[in-house]
Amino acid sequence: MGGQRVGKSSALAAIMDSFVTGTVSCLLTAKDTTVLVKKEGVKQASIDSKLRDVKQLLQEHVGRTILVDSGKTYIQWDYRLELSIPQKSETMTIVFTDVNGEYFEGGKKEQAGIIELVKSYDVFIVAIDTPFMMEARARKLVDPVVNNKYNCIDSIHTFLTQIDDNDGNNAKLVIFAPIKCEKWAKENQLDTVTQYVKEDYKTTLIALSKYKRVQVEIIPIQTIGTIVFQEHKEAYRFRWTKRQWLFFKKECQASCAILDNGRVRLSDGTEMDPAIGEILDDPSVVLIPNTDIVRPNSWFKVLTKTYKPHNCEQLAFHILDFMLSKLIDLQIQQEENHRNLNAFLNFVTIGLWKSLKDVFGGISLQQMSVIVDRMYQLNLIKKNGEGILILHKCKFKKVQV
Ligand SMILES: Nc1nc2c(ncn2[C@@H]2O[C@H](COP(=O)(O)OP(=O)(O)OP(=O)(O)O)[C@@H](O)[C@H]2O)c(=O)[nH]1
Ligand SMILES: [Mg+2]
Repeated sequence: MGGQRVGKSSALAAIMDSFVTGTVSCLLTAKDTTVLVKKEGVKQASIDSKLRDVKQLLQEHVGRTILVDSGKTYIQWDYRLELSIPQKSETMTIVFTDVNGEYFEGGKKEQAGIIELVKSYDVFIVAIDTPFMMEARARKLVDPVVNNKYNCIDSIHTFLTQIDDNDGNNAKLVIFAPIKCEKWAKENQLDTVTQYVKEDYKTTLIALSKYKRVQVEIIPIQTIGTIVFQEHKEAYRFRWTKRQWLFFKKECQASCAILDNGRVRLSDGTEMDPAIGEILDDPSVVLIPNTDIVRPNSWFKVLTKTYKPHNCEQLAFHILDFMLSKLIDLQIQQEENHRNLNAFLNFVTIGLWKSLKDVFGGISLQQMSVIVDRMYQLNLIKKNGEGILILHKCKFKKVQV
């Protein structure tokens, strides 16, 4: 979940990539098995191509201050990641659904559909745009109203309070993931980021704490690692009016910012004299129609050419760990159901067990337990530090399966 442009697709690409190439590849082999499709005339972009775009962006803009605004999602896409244990044939598939931010803005026809999905899902990741959240405190170009709207805080509340944990029988996991955290990671400020998440989502966190079994975590992540937030600037468009090149396009425009020295900075980081064109308002930044509430643009400095995501894999590890505990707990309850055939049967957990027991595909609970234990032994699963906080932990029955 998350507003437009906060970084959902990039986080998904980084999570999938961390499985394919990252530290866990010695325990679980991963393969992107997405079958790319075409919908409404649009071709689905592969995760590989998304990563290539980010890497190219780094190569071409190192040292510059730019607008990172590529790869918008317009249509809902599914991505498939197949996991297997090295030298074993059993596999499991995780299906990730990537949606566009407009989906979560509320008041739309999709609302009923999302609520339906929320009731059926086990795990929720709320992607938070950290620059907007942090800058809302300074109340210059971003204030709490802008941040609330940009990060869809109210609609996320509406959706998350529809979670159904079936009176504690059906445990759920909610992870708040502040994204674009490079600046605050470098300044050792990730605990402040986490603190602000607690403040901004206070009402939602209180509502979630009332559930019997909803686990709540905060995990700040960096999906690129080497692009650091620099500043917010009012959003404008620059239109060339003087002929610059031999092949001059009729409508030649770019997003831009007006700098303190009067020059204009274009989205790719080049600076120029505004006299060669005109500066126009950017209508796409109106946050609330028919008001003057607009969002500024976030400008980022590209530090180096290296793509260095950080802690993205933690989202996947925490989900795996949670789902394993949930399943073992359910399995224990099934065994209890079988042992006490004449006693009270918990039909909710019987149904859940039936629907979830194959969540790990061909990989057995025992095999998955061995893998997760090994992850703990190798200190791959981080439970604190770097702003990571487990706010509310579900208690599960845990046995050696
Ligand atoms: N610096 C920095 N930039 C990021 C990070 N994650 C994403 N971005 C950039 O932010 C922009 C938006 O990211 P997306 O992943 O496309 O955002 P989205 O939430 O999928 O947006 P919609 O598809 O419009 O809903 C892209 O240009 C990314 O390169 C991050 O962790 N750090
Ligand atoms: Mg997207």
